[in-house]
Formats: sequence, structure tokens, C-alpha cells
Amino acid sequence: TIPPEQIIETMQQHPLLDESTEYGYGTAGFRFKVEHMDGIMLRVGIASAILQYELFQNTKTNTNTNQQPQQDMGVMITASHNDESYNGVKLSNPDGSMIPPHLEETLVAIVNQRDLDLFQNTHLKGFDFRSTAKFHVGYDTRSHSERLTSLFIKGAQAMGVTVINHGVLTTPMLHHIVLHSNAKAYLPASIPPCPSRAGYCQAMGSAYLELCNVVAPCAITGDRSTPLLVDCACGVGYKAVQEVLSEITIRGNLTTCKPFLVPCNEPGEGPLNTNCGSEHVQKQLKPPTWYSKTGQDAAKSYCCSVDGDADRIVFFAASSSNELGSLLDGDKIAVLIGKFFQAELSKAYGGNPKLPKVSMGVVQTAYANGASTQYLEKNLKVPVVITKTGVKHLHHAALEFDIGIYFEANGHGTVVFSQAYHEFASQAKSICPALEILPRLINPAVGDAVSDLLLVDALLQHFEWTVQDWATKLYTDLPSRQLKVQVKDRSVVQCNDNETKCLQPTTLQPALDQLMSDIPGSRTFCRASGTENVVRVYAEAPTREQADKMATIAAGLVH
Ligand code: 16G
Ligand code: ZN
Repeated sequence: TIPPEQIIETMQQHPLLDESTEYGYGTAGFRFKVEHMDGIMLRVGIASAILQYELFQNTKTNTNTNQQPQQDMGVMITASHNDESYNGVKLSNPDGSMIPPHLEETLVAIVNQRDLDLFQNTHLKGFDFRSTAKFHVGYDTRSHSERLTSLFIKGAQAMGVTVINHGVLTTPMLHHIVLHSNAKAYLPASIPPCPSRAGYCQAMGSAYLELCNVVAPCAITGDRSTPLLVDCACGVGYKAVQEVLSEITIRGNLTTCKPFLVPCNEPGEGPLNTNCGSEHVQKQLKPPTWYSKTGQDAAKSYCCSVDGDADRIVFFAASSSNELGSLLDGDKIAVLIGKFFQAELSKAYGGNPKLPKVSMGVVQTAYANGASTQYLEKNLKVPVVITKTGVKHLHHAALEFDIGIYFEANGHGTVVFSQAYHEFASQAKSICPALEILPRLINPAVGDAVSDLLLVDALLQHFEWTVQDWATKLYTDLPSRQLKVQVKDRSVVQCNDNETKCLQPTTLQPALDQLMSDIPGSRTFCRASGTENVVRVYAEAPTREQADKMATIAAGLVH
């Protein structure tokens, strides 16, 4: 611990760039052009000790029972799918989820304190400098991430925080490491704790092999005709996929087989997230540009794209070297997982009707294609909840189910399991071993592209489906269009709780309702972005022309 005067001196050396604005903790952390991040990172480091202290104190007062031992937290330095000129920072709760609103508020207050009289800050009054706080840190491949990490560490160590620097990680690896370092509090005994990068790769590799063994043995016995090409967006995903693949190859005795996964587009091969990655594929509806260089037979293509920190994934098949045949987004992934769980559950109850009942639900946002929501509700008869955009909102809603599947259309999502589910799965194990294996392959902390691609691959092998089968055998997406509208102040548009209706300006929703009643089976909504100063417009309709026209009209209404 260093004396307060020295902390203040360090803060003076790294001031906040913009003196007049309040830096906000957006949908997914502080994220700005990199020149703003130095001052922010140092202050997040300083704040880290206080966050853990507050969380710990709150646990004590809220539960009023046994004092919980203090648990590790985490920090990830990344700007996800944004280009190299941005960086950012996200914090992780001890269970690997995003920090709650009251901690975001504390963090924003500390980071934005301009007068440097930090120790008069209410959050610091009574702060015990013999901090026992411990933070796990990881960062992405951006050229400035390592420097920003060292500023975080400087701030945190000044406050007596112990920092474990894991180096370059995917975002979901960091969250997994944090969760597993607090395993006793959050994981059932059936999941062995593995709080490290190597442990993560071993856990993923062995769970994938176990799952294939019971539901798709053909996946791991011999050469695949079509390997899965993974577009790593020139980011952290590349090394992660390589390591998990090598784990699977060695453990599964697959050294003589052709690899079933081919990581492509490694760091250095091009600018991060530029003309590649999940955001590009999902929003531009185009294959990443490197795809044309692979010389793949487009008719057989089996590909996926992850984003710059590998917490999102979409799958695609090309129709030619630079055209997309099908896009398999987060909605399609959620439905595939839901369909599999449902089949396994009915097998389990068929084998033993006395098994305890578990609930299953799917959480989506207003961006979910209407055809996916309808398929889930009508065909699979699974309840669907719609929440506000942003993983923390979906995650929270998913916890209401024993099996809570959540995905944003952009490919960010996962499955969370209740304690009751784990007990059920251990009883159902002899009939349905997959039910017990899945919580080890799925990263319950946060959306995880590497975990998702292994899961999807095992399920496609199980159903004996190609990507094209997956695209056509469930439901057909309604044509949709997204537009962004540049505005002076995005806050003029305000929505209801799940962003399906506009409340402000008051004239907007009636006009949107009129648009929708003119085209049966259509839907449109507008919301203020949580990451850019724009208003986003979404429209879907039975035909492409109608969807495009509707989006254009709706965008005109926002101006
Ligand atoms: C952030 C969110 C993502 C959301 C997106 C919406 C996390 C980890 N990421 O990237 O889930 O879809 O923001 O952006 O929560 P928007 O508010 O600009 O539309
Ligand atoms: Zn991301």
C-alpha cells in the first residue's frame, strides 16, 4: 500500500482526457477511443479495492448471516467488436457475471472524481487499506491493451489489491477463471474447479469429447468431410481455438485425423474486427473478406465468426466466395440448444417419470427474429422472455429458470443452470449422461464463442445436420433491416422496460403502430444505443422490400 499523496500524484500524471464530460459505464463497461482510456484505467484500478469492499459489506448486511469469505473479482481490458482505435474495460462479479448497478454507480463516481481529493469521497470513508481484495486480470490483443493493464495494476496495487495477471485471454476465459476461483460458493461438486487458462482449455476439451461420445460418436471417430472454419477476427479467439483443439486432439487420440476445427484470421493477419468477425457478418450479411482466399467449396461451407474478445459467435454458410448463403445468428443457436435440451429432458422423464421437474426458458431481446420467438413458443412450447438489450439484462432474466437459455441475435449468449438442475442432472445421468456433461461444456458466466462453437458442432453432428440443414429445418427468418439514425442527443428516445415500445417522444409509438398495422406480420421498434450516440431502428416484415421500406420510414420518424 502506498500513501494517499502518492496515489494522487500518480492520478495527476494520468489525468482524465476530457475535463467536462462524465465518463459513463455503458452497456458493457467503459469503452472509448484509446486516448481516453489511460486516466480511466488507473482510476478503475484504484476503485477496484473499493468495489470489492462494498460488495463484501453488502453481502454481510443483506444476508445478515454467516460472514462470507471475501471472493475474487475480475477485470477484462478489451473493446470487444470495436476497431483497434478503441479500448475498454469490463468488471466481473465473483460468480463471473457483470457487476450490479450499485457497483457501476460507485465505479463511475470514483472514476469521474475531478478534484483529486479522493479520500474525501464518501466511498472511501472508513475504507480499510489492509485490503484483502484479489482481482484476476486479462486483456485482448490490441496493441495498447498491455499498457492499459499495467495502469490498472498500478492503481489496484496502490490500494493494496492483489492482482493476478493472466495475460492475453478471451473475455469468457477471464469470467470462467473468476467463477472457478470462487468455485465453493457457486459451483456444484460435480464441476471440478479450474481457475486458469490451461484449466479452461482442459475443461472445454474434455467436456466436448464426453458429449460427443454420448450423443455424436461419429464426430470424433475419423476424418470429417467438412471441417469448421473459425474466423477469429484477428483477435484473441485464434490462440484459444488452437489450444482447445490441441487439447481435444491429444485427449481424444485424434492425432491421425484431419483437424475438425480450422482457426483462421489470426492476430496480425489484418486489422482487428475489420471486414471480418461476427459483427461484420451479422450486420453486413457478408462473409469475412479472408473467406475468398480459402478456396473453399462454398456449397460445403461450414464457418463461424467470433468477435475481438471471443464472447460472441455467429455461424454462416457462403453461397459464393463473397456472398453469404445463410446466417445462423444467436436466435438460431438458442433454438438449436433449446431443441436439444427438450429432447434430452423428454428422454429423461420417459425413462424415469419420478425425476424432479425442472423449468426451461429462453431469453431474447426485441432484436430476436419474430420467426424464432414463434418457433420457440409454438413448436417447442418453451416460454420466451424479452428483456432490454445488454447481456446483463438477459443473464439476470435467465436465472429465473432451472435451464435459462439466453442469446442476443448478435451471437452473444449462454445457458445458466440452477442448483435444482444440477441435482436433477445427477439423478438423470444414467438415462441421459449429456444432461450432466452440458454444464461443463457451457460457460455459465457469460457468452463464450469457443464454448458455443464446440456445443453447436456437437449438436449438429448429433442431428446429422449441415449448416444448411440447420438454416432450413427449424424456421425461416423474417426479412429484417437495422438502421442507425445520427441524432444530437440519443436520450430523446426513451423506451419501456424491454425496449419493445417507445415512450418518448410521445408521438413516435402511435406512428410506429400505424406502420405495423399497415403491414400484417410486421414489427418495428426504435431505441437509443447504449454504446454510440445514435438511435437504432429495427424492422421485420414478410418480404425484404417491406422490411427495408418500413425501416426507412421508421428512421424518418425518429429525425
Ligand atoms: C454491448 C453489449 C451487447 C449489446 C450491445 C448493444 C455486453 C457484454 N455487450 O456490446 O450485449 O448487444 O452492447 O449495443 O453486454 P447498442 O446499445 O449500441 O445497440
Ligand atoms: Zn465481445
